[in-house]
Amino acid sequence: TRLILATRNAGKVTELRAILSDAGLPHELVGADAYPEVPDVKETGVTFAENALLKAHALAQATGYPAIADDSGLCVDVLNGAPGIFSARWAGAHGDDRANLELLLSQLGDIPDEHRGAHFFCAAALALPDGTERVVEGRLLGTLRHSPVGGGGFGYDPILQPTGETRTCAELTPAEKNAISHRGQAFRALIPVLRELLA
Ligand code: ITT
Ligand code: NA
Repeated sequence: TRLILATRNAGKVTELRAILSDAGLPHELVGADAYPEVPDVKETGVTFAENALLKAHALAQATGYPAIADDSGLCVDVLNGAPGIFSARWAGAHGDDRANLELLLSQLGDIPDEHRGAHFFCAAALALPDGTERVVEGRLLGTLRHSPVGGGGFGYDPILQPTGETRTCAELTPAEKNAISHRGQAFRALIPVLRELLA
């Protein structure tokens, strides 16, 4: 049977397939792009968890299969948690990773390193067609570089240096990022829930 990955973000799909492959689930993982007729849900929630649940329920209802969703973003201490749930459209157009990153860097200016604390946050939601829902969360603490470094990952990865690392997330291998990331933590926490509820 199918398990729907309720996201159209290619970077997330790649990471989720890697994180979930270790779970040994018998399900076929199918991205939301397999259902182009299902409209994108309006992310009207005020928290990551609310938005993740909205996305998961929309795909579970539309497809009749269990669906998991990710809502995630970068929360900057000196910006009181912004861009937060607005991370994907910080510069205006949804999903313009380069513009979002450049705008954020310009907003931080030359604020010194000790005031450049930030974290990635991820809410991972499961929804079943019968309305059952679960949500779990993960975060990755770090500091923001003054300019982007590295070609891996997606989004704000080239500017987030995890605490205890000398490299940015975009310089980590995919396995290294997944081992410590907000998304890795959240979806690994969801695996026992999937085992229980999809049985
Ligand atoms: P879906 O809603 O279809 O899943 P989306 O890209 O719109 O895709 P979000 O609303 O959750 O997803 O926004 C996530 C944004 O947060 C994403 O565009 C990145 O800018 C940022 N982000 C999330 N996880 C990240 C990560 O691991 N590394 C870098 N940036 C990340
Ligand atoms: Na969002």
